[in-house]
Amino acid sequence: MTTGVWGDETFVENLRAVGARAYHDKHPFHVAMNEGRLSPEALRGWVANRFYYQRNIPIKDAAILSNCPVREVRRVWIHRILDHDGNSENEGGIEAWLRLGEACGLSGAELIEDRHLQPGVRFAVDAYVNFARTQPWPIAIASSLTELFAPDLMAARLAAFEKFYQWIDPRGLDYFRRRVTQAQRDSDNALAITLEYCNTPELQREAVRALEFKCDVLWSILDAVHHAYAKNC
Ligand code: AHQ
Repeated sequence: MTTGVWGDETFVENLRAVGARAYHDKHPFHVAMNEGRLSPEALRGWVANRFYYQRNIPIKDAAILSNCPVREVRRVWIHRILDHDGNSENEGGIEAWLRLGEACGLSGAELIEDRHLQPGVRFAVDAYVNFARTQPWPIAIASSLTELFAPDLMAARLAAFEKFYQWIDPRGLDYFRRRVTQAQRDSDNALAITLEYCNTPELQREAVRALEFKCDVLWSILDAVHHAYAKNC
């Protein structure tokens, strides 16, 4: 046992402490959303801007794959690209998000052409893709561990949409229904890889910093959306 390496339990505790402090479930925009206080304009603004995040997730994950020489890790990670881009059997998350847009009254063209994209959202998402391209692949994988905290948020969001936003066609909510289980599977996989490959004191501390960075990415996205569409919420 070399000095300074955290055991798995301590490592996971340190990762989870980041989410407890900084995950975007606590952002005022999400609090307003889950309390039913968002206007249709604010929800449409959020859906349109989050599309830019969703369409960049497979690009981010492909960047990680291109940096990763370990076949066993690539075999696990490649599913994330198909989850979003889809294939002949499965529409994928990007298609499902376009259906969410339609259900809110946004055309596919508005989302695909980034007509509502806020500068701060573009900046935060591009920073995340660049992080995945330039960081060591285990650190880029660790940054996805915000998904440790996503299943509870997805469930709360689904309940809020069904209760407060009935003007949205419920078929548009398929994306969130799928994410509850996909985020659980994703974070289980990402955590196992992080525990195995972030195996020095420096890599463990970089993994915690990567999660802090990713929490800032998600928080900044909501800051930009909040400022543009829901200043008084
Ligand atoms: O819909 C989300 C998604 O596909 C992903 C991929 C993952 C990653 O690789 O960083 N993170 C993520 C997240 C999604 N939804 C967010 C939300 O609040 O709807 C949460 C976000 C995450 O927790 O990282």
